[in-house]
Amino acid sequence: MSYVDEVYERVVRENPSQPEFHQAVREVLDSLRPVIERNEEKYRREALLERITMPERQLLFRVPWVDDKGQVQVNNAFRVQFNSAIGPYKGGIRLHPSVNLGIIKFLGFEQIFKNSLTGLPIGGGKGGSDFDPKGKSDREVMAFCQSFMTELYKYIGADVDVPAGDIGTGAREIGYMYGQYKRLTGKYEGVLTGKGLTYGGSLARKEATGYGLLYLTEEMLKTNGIELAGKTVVVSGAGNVAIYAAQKAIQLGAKVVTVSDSTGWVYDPEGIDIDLLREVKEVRRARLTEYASARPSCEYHPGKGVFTAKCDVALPCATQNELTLDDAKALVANGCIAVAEGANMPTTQDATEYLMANGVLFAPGKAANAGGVATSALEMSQNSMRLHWTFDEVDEKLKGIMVNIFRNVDYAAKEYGMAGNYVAGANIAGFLKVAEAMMAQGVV
Ligand code: NDP
Ligand code: 2IT
Repeated sequence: MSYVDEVYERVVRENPSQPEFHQAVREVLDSLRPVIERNEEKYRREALLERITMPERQLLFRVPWVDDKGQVQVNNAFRVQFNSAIGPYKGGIRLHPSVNLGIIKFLGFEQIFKNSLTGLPIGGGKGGSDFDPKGKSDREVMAFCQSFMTELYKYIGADVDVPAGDIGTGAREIGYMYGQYKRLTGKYEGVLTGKGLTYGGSLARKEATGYGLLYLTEEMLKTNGIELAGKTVVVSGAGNVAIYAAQKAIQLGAKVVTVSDSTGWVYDPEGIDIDLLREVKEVRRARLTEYASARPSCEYHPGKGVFTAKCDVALPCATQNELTLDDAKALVANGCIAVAEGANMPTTQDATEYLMANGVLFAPGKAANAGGVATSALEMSQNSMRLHWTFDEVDEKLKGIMVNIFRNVDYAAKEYGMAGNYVAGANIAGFLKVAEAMMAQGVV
C-alpha cells in the first residue's frame, strides 16, 4: 500500500466519527501524491505524514455560564493546536451548535496549509464551541465568552497561539474575550485578532477575507484571459465573508445577484444592496426575510438552492459542504466559469471533481480565503510594533499577498504536471514549506 493510503487509513482508524476531518485529510493527501512519490523514503523515515495529520495538542473543556433566567448552561469547547512548525498557532474560533472535535480538527488541518500559503510566520490552529450566539442577549454572550476565556487563557498568548473570529464569532465576541484575557493575565498584548479599532484591531481586517477572495478570483480570471468586470456573481452566506466579498465584487464591476443564510436565499436581479444587507445582518442581526421585504426587486426562496441562480462566477461563503454535486451540475448547466471558495471546504469532493472536469476554474478555500488570516498576521505585526497602518496600506499588502498566493499555487500546479489544478497547487505549495520546517527542526 502506498504511504499516502497507509496514513489516510490510520487517520480514519484513529479518528472515528470525524467525517469532515477525514475529508480534509483525504483531499490534501491525494494531491500530495506526486510530491510524496519523489521523497517517499525520506518522508516515511521521518513519519512526516503521520505527524502532520496529528495535532500537536488538543484541548477539550467545558464552559459553564448563567443565562438570563438564572439557569446554568454548559457547553463543550475545543482548541486544537495543530502545527507550530512555521509560527505560533493561528486560527479562528467557531461558535455554532454544529461544532464538535472533528469539525475543529478539519478546520485546524486546513489552516496549516492556508497559513503557510500566506508567506507569513503563522502555524495552524482552530477552536470553538457548540454555543449558539443566535437569539442570546449581549449579557449571555458576554457570560459565555468570559467563561470560555477563563479556561482558554492558560494555553494562548501573543507568541503562543492567537485565536480570531470565524462563524458566530465577530467583533462583539472578540471584544468580550479580549477583555477577560486582559483581566486574567494583566497583559495588554495581541493575543486575539479581529479586535475593535479602539483597542488594537487592524483597519481592513473585517473586510479582509471577502476582499482577498475577490483579489485572488480576479487574478485567477486574468491569468486565464477573462475579466471579472461585467460578470454575474452568486454569493452564498450573508455573514462577514459574504458581505465583503459581495462589496468588493461590486466595486470591481461585477453584479452580485444573491446572498443566503441558513433559512433561505435572496435573488436580487438588480444587484444586492450592500448597505441594506449590512444594516440587516451587522446591525439588526436579523434574517434575510427582512432584506427581502425592504427590496421590492428581489425574490426570497426559503431553504437551499442559491447555486441554481444563473451566474458566471460562484463564491460559496457560508459553511462546509454547502455546494453539492447537484449544485455543481446546475452551475455548469448555467454556464458558470469559475468557483472560488470564501468558506472553508464549502464544496463537496464530488462537486469539486465535477466542476474541474467540466472546465470550471476552481480556487480552493485554503488559497482563496487566506486574506483573513493574512490580515490577522498583519494585525499581529502592528501590535508588536505598537503602531497602526492606514486602511490603504493594509489593503495594498493584502492585495499583494493574494496575488502572490495565486502565482505560487499556479506555479506549483505546473511544476508537478497539473497545470490549472489549483487544488493540487495550493496543497503542494502550502505543504512544502511546512514539511521543510518540520524536518529542519528534528523530531518534535
Ligand atoms: P458568519 O458567522 O459571519 O456568517 C456565516 C454565514 O453562513 C451566515 O450567513 C450563516 O447563516 C451561514 N451559515 C453558517 N452555518 C450555516 C449552515 N450550517 N448552513 C447554512 N448556512 C450557514 O461567519 P463568516 O462569514 O466569518 O464565515 C463563513 C465561512 O468563511 C466559514 O466557513 C468560515 O470558516 C470561513 N472563513 C472565515 C474567515 C473570517 O475571517 N471570518 C476567514 C476564512 C474563512 P445564519 O446566520 O443563518 O446561520
Ligand atoms: O478560517 C480562517 O482562516 C479564519 N477564520 C480566520 C483566522 C484568523 O486567525 O484570522
